[in-house]
Amino acid sequence: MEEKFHSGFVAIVGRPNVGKSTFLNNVVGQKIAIMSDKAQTTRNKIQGIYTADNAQIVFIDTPGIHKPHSRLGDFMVQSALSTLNEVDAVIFMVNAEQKRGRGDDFIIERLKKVKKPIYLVINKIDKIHPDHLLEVMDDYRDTLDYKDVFPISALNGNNCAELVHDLVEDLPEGPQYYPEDQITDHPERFIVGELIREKVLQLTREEIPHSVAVVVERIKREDDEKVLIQATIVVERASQKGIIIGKGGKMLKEIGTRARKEIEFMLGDKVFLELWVKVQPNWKDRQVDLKAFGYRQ
Ligand code: GDP
Ligand code: MG
Ligand code: K
Repeated sequence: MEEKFHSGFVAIVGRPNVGKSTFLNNVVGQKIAIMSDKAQTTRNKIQGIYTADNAQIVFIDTPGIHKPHSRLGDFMVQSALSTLNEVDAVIFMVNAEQKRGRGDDFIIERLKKVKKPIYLVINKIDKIHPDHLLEVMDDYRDTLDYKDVFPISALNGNNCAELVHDLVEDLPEGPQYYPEDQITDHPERFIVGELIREKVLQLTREEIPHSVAVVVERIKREDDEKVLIQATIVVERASQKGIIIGKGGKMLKEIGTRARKEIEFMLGDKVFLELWVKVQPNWKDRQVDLKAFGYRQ
């Protein structure tokens, strides 16, 4: 008899630096080295996809709930809340080294309105004495009606597989939403490219705008919260390359700074943006180039 396939969406919430990204890297493995695409709306992003023979978990980030200082303010919080009521389970991650603080309480207050199973995940247990773990558990015990409590170390992987195993057990039967070997990074790649192109358009004049394409070569998550993005601005003539680079590289620097800020806001992470400029005569007429630059027919 064939084994049933379980799948679903799991949101991860928690204060900055509790180890959410580290956990995802551990669970999803190398795959997350590629940035994932966005979920249904621009407010949520897929952080990583775990796929096994019998299950798939799509981990999503809900920025509004743990970034109360967001520009979008209340709206984001409201959106985050509705997202949390749409996922199959929520991981609330805390840092075993820290006492419960205002940031945690902010999240707890909001999670009270969420009617999905909530897992309390106490991370960084490698940093504390085992006796201390009980205190941390006590600190949180009555804050919410947790489905389960998992002390883990996202860094060395301690207890992470067990957590994933339990999540899978609790997920409903469902389809494999994404191919097992593919994290669809195209939408995010496309938006990153468009943001860079937009800055070029804003900062240049005359024939440049029509001659520019942007190819995002690489989006790579570094450790911690940093994302490395490498992109090439393609133009048709050497003179255009000169304009885009500018005197002493000034123009390219300005394009990069402006694009980086917006990409950072979109991804909710620090971005290290490397830009190159390349001359590719008549790229607009060449079928093969059009494809490479994302303008598929
Ligand atoms: P996020 O902001 O919640 O995504 O947190 P990150 O995953 O970026 O982690 C923040 C910092 O905590 C990084 O320096 C990680 O290396 C570190 N960290 C994460 N998990 C653990 C852990 O289990 N043990 C230890 N010792 N450090 C960890
Ligand atoms: Mg992170
Ligand atoms: K971080």
